[in-house]
Amino acid sequence: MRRIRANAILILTVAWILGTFYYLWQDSRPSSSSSSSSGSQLKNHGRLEERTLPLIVIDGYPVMGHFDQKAFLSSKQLKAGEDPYREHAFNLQESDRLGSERTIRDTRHYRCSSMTFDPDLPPTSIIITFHNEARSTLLRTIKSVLMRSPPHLIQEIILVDDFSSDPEDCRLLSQIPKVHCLRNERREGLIRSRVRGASAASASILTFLDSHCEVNTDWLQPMIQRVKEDHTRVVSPIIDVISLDNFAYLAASADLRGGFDWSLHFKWEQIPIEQKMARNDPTQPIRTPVIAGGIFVMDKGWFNRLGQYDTHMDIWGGENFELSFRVWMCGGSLEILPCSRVGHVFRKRHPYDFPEGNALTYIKNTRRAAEVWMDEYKQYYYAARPSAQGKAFGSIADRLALRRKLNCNSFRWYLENVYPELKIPEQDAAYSLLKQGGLCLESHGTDNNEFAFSIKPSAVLYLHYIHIYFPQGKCHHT
Ligand code: LR7
Ligand code: MN
Repeated sequence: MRRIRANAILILTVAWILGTFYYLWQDSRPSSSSSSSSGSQLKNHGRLEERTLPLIVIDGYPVMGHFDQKAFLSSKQLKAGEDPYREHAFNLQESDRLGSERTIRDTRHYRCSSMTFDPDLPPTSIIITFHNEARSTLLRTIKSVLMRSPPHLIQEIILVDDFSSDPEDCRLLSQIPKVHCLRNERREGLIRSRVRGASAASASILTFLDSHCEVNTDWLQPMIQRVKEDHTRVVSPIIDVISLDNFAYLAASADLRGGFDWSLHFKWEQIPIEQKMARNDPTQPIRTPVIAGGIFVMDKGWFNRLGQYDTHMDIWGGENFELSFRVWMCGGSLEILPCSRVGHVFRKRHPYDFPEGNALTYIKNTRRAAEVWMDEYKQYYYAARPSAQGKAFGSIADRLALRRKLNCNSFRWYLENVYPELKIPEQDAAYSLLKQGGLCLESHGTDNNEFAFSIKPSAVLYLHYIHIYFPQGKCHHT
């Protein structure tokens, strides 16, 4: 009797151990269940060995074609003793160590997985512009798109190489099926580069991505669905955080939207409490006054009709305000879709140079946005950023004509209907003192100083995650 009991316990223990192993093995398989992936056999503690491809087959489609990813990555590795942060402002060693793909956690709310989409969603052209991006982050961006999107929804991936030092980065990647490479003959900045990519796109829907992203499970369908239903919607995912130090993939809060202050400094902010209370379905879109700018889906016809981008903006910055004001004021809307998640490496500084200087470029771009779209409210922009006055910003005649042609609403309408939380500052000196005394990552009153710009707006979310807490409301001007 005792023997039988001992045997039963032994059998149960073995079964339990085997069950646990099976569960762990299942859990670490690539998340895309539709991929009959030969790559999944190569898994080793969350990493995939690099092999000469074809590595992955999705629905019979060889993702990598003749592209030799091992050679692509290994020919440009960090040299011994080199600072891994120097060239890209993130830890290149960690990124290279991850290789070309990895499994990431599905960070969506569990109710997202039961959402359904139209069977006839239209395909999209993905546009990725880059200037001297690291090979491993760029390749992971592309492969994550190919692995985690239904293949029929990806018409093509258009890389716009913004005059990077090594033209081979882009050229070699165009050996991957569906990937095309356009190279600028001189540095244009991300705004003109995106317009070039969008003009070359053959699909009716455009999807913009930064060059150091990893898209997550079923990221694309919710966005295409919303744009298909109403072509005037411009939609963004929740942007998860990829740590610039160890490349851990961290879920971002689902309660944030895009906001800004009068100096046209982007920030993530809590959804207003009334809206939060009214949300009983966590899969519902979140209306947002502005988008972060890098990751969004937009109908191509609508993008063109609304005037693409202001191509007199240079290098980086400000175009997200210009696009956001334009979309809202000229008959469209902006949303963040919580069931779409894309990871992005948030950095604390720009790893590349600005030919006209960082501060002057940001001022030129935001001044153009303020002058064209903010009407009499631009005075608050100048009050918050006094050094912008008198700085060159070129002619805005074309953009003013566009605004007239589109018969757009006023900035006052935008404030009343889209962003009532942005309070009008009181007209006294206390306003500027209050702001400068606040613990904000902003550059009020000091923006003629390059140093004030060395912390990028997008770093705020990153800092949020490393638990440096910026008290809510400190930067508000009520
Ligand atoms: O001269 C350049 N040419 C380029 O092609 C400079 C940059 N780029 C590329 C660059 O390689 C990258 O792919 O443009 C992209 C954005 O540049 P980043 O990644 O250095 O800057 P960022 O992450 O701070 O960019 C955010 O703000 C920008 C303002 O102009 C753009 O709107 C970016 O698209 C935007 N990124 C995101 O919204 C991702 C989420 C981060 C936040 C907030
Ligand atoms: Mn970026």
